[in-house]
Amino acid sequence: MINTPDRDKFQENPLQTIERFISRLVLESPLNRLTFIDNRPIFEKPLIGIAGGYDPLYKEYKRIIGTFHLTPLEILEGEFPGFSENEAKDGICVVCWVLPFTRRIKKSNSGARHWPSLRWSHGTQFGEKFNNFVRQGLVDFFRGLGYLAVAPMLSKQWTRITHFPGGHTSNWSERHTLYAAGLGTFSLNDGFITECGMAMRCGSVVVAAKLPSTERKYGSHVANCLFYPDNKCGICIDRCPANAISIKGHDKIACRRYREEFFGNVLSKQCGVHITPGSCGLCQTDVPCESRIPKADR
Ligand code: B12
Ligand code: SF4
Ligand code: SF4
Repeated sequence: MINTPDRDKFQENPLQTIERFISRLVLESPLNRLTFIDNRPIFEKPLIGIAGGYDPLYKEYKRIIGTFHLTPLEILEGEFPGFSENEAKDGICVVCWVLPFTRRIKKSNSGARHWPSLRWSHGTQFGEKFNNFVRQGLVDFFRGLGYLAVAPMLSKQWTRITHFPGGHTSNWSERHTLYAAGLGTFSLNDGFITECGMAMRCGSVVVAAKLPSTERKYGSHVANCLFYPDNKCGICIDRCPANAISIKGHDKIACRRYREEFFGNVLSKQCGVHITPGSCGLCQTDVPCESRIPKADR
């Protein structure tokens, strides 16, 4: 059990306090363990960022993604009837985190060629359960401090839009809010490249509090990918067993179909416990952006 600090103490250094809170969950929670394999951890130390809730990017996302994509204010209004912009005059923000997979999990998937390794599949399935635990933990943490807070992915408001040109999308994209918080950028294969690479899972919580935003230091939404601007790399194209990546980008429909029609059922049985494997994630491992920003090498 992690105690909530008092509000003044929290305000002295919010970023560090949140970082410590999530790091402790990573270290201590039995949910961050591959229980059905060997009880080793799933995720390592997190990265944390904070986006301003009124960042103009969120309005841009209605154009880039679709009008259905919610802004942080709309999330709060939908969750707390009666919540108005006036009540949010003190500010709103979005606290975001990145949970990098352990080296062992990444290594196991690096050796895979046709479908994900068992360790990666367990890591994805049970890792998302842990990620939900972090989401709920942070919501409770902020509510304990007296702030309204909601994790969009745990809210009834969240929906996956399955019939959308170009493939699945949703009304709250975790990675777009991570981008707003300066935690990284997108890439040729659609994956999000952070300082600890692309092989990760991530999350966010919208909070009715004014907290200092973290810097967005990237020049474009694909700045961390070696493919831009001069077509260097493209290693993920060859890693993809579904031919879902090309110099034109990521074909989400082919990516998903490959899992559904080719390996989903087989792997589900091999896993030994009930698992619905996600897309293979081979493009996230054994690539230069797996565990870092490859451009830092240049
Ligand atoms: C639906 C979904 C899928 C779909 C579609 C993915 C997609 N690209 O949207 C499918 C089934 C294909 C999929 C596959 C995978 N997924 Co998935 N998925 C989701 C889910 C539930 C919603 C995604 C969403 O809303 N997308 C919104 C659309 C608009 O995003 P997009 O099309 O990629 O956005 C592009 C444009 O917006 C464009 N863009 C154009 N102009 C501009 C301008 C600006 C300023 C910006 C910022 C962007 C931008 O940039 C983007 C990239 O090209 C999220 C969870 C969540 N709520 O976020 C997880 C999530 C994206 N998935 C994740 C993972 C790990 C995977 C897999 C590796 C499978 C796995 N379980 O291991 C594969 C990876 C496939 C790949 N190459 O990306 C992680 C992301 C990890 C990462 N490093 O990026 C997420 C965030 C889950 C999590 N909580 O961690 N997934
Ligand atoms: S493997 Fe290369 S081209 Fe593909 S996303 Fe990573 S850096 Fe970009
Ligand atoms: S998740 Fe697998 S199928 Fe989808 S783009 Fe990446 S490598 Fe290809």
